[in-house]
Amino acid sequence: MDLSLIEAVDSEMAGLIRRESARQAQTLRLIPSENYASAAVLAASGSCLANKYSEGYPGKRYYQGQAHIDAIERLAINRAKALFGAEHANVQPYSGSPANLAVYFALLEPGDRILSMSLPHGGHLTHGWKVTISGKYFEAHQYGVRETDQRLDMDQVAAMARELKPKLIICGASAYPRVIDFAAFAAIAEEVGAYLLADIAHIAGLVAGGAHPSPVPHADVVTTTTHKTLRGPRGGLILCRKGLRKKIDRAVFPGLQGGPHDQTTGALAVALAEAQQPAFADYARAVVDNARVLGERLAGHGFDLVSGGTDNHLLLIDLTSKGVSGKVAAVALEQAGIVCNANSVPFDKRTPFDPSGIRIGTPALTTRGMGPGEMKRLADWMQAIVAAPDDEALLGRVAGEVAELCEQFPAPGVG
Ligand code: DSN
Repeated sequence: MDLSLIEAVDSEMAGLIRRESARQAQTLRLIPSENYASAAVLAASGSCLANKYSEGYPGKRYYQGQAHIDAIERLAINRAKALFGAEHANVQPYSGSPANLAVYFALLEPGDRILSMSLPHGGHLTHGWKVTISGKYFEAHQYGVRETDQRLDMDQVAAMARELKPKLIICGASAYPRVIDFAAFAAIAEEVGAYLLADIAHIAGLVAGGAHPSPVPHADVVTTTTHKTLRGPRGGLILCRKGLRKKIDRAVFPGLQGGPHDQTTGALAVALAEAQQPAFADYARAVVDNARVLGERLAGHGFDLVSGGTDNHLLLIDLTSKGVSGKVAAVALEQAGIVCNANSVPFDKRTPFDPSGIRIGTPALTTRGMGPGEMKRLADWMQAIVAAPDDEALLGRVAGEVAELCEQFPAPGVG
């Protein structure tokens, strides 16, 4: 990354970016919602497109000077529709949270009922959790996972839907390691006359690469962020049926947002072109394979995997049997160059600030080209660290080995 232009005007900021770039290059990124966008995506994100205002949609703008911006937004829309097989795409949401809010604004009235997955069971804040606008402005009811196998219980979803008659059912998660049965959700939504929203922020890249079934044929609306497994810029995307196009577009602009971030739209178009390449399907499959291998090795070390394993890019690990809290483990792992996040596990008895688990994922390591051999090494390091999180010598030794491994697998866009 060339920081000389920033260095010339703000050496303090250049130094901070340089250190963050080195941190991203020299550590193992296991946060499952993070990835490395390509240098091409980062270049478009930082381009002159950031200088333009373009409220409205292609062909219907409020300001002049849109010839190229219109072409850019149309390209992004058409690539998103083609990649996901969707009838309509809105590429303007600033990120996942505003994308979801736009869907609520399009389809609901204040006070309407939502049925969604509970946050402590793996759902997302913006799906009606009580501290968010989605929980305050709507009547949110939440389904969870079964205590016995920690998997979604579609009988519970159906029973709650029949009793509550929600206007909107949301499926999708941020800490659920199993395949989501979108067809089953759609059947329930149809039976009770609800809209179905599938939030695929975590798995969008897997869906695009064919490594997870697609919700597009089943859901009325699909939302996603664009920077997780999809490996694009920091942004949001809404896909919907043709019949909802006007409602969704009006909800995004002028309903919720001002001018779209054209630099993000441009970078998204680049990322979608990358995702259309056969190599991206290989990447999506490798993400899932790596997560499975990592999980199997961790299970061999006695780690308790929520739901017993994974079908996707992430693993949720309950550390209760290891006698270490999620926060203690996450801090020790970071000292050893392994960066993940502490996470609640279903039916957690600890607090969200210091929960019982950690959440790890393979999207970023797979982007670096790491494979099963590296996953096994990683599991072995994790085992040693969780067994002795206070052993400073061990943490230092592993940090050195991690740095050596990272050098062998350069990460795009950083270093
Ligand atoms: N913060 C994201 C995640 O880590 O899952 C979700 O918004």
